[in-house]
Amino acid sequence: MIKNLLQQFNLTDTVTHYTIFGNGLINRTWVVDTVDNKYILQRINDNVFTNPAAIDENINAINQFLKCHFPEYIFTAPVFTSNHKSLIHIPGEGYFRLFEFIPDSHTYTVLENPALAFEASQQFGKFTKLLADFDSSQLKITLSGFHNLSLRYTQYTTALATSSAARLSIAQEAITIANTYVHIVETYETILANPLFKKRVTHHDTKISNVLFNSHNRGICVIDLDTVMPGYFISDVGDMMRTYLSPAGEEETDMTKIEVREPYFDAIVQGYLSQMNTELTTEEKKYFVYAGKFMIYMQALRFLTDYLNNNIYYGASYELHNLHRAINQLTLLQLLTQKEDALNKRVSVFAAQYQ
Ligand code: GN1
Ligand code: MG
Repeated sequence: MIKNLLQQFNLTDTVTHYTIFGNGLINRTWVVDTVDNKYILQRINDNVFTNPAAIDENINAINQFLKCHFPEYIFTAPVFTSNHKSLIHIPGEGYFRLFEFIPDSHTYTVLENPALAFEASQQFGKFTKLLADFDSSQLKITLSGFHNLSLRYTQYTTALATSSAARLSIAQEAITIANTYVHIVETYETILANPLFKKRVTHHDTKISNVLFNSHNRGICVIDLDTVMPGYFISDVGDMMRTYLSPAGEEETDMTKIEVREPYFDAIVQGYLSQMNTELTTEEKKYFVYAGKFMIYMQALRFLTDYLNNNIYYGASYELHNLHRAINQLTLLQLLTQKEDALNKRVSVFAAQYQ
């Protein structure tokens, strides 16, 4: 099947090797070696992304804008087939696209030091900043309600009302804790009504493996644009906090290993402000720590909801997997909340430095 697919890019004769690549929960990715080049092949999960054409249109629209206004920016645009298509549908197999592998680039699945966090945050800030004059309302919505915390909360309360007694009982403690953070949803609703919060081109999946680094560990660009949509900066900064602050990630089941590391917090804020300081409003800059709480709470609710709904969305390698992931995120949320005042003070100092 892969060979048949690559034929459409006139690559079959020269493919030497291909292998599964990366560790995303949603799409499936392969790295393909040919005699003279290297590619990334990806199948879009169309149970999740029900309109793959929307992803394809977004990435091509952004590519055109960047090529025209910032030609020196390295951007991973999809390769076109001999029929001028960048998205291929194979009935029964799914939707596929191919990217050129950027030479001498590498990614991290584990964040090794704050300097990498700074580089990553700078790249996500740069991406939004370069696209400041691109009309974000032009982008197609690839996942409706993706970072809508009110919707995620409603999905959670629906799951509470429909889940089995057995699951509700097993998850009781996590549910009790999750319910104490509902104020994070209320704050989100004030943001929606606040004209000082701007909608910009937002990546919505800022984990470290979505940044390419060069051999000197400087950031090159961001990748995985499937969830690029109009959004608020709290999505991108918040998901960096969710995934960079703790040395133990969302899969960790020993909750004592979860921590909020201040040097990583500083790196995220400084990296982002190095690009976005003049774009963000003074009001928005008050919400850096909130951004972390917003994304961590949303992910906790999504994992907990999935556990209550019999693990229908995220994969689960054992029955309690999504419950453990939810408890992990609630633990991180508690630790971040404890440091909130101290961290907010650091943001004000950094914002003043970048004036
Ligand atoms: C999913 O597939 P992956 O790992 O890039 C999810 C994110 C979650 C993440 C949690 C489309 O991302 O929102 O934060 O899992 N993406 C989608 O690991 O639901
Ligand atoms: Mg992703």
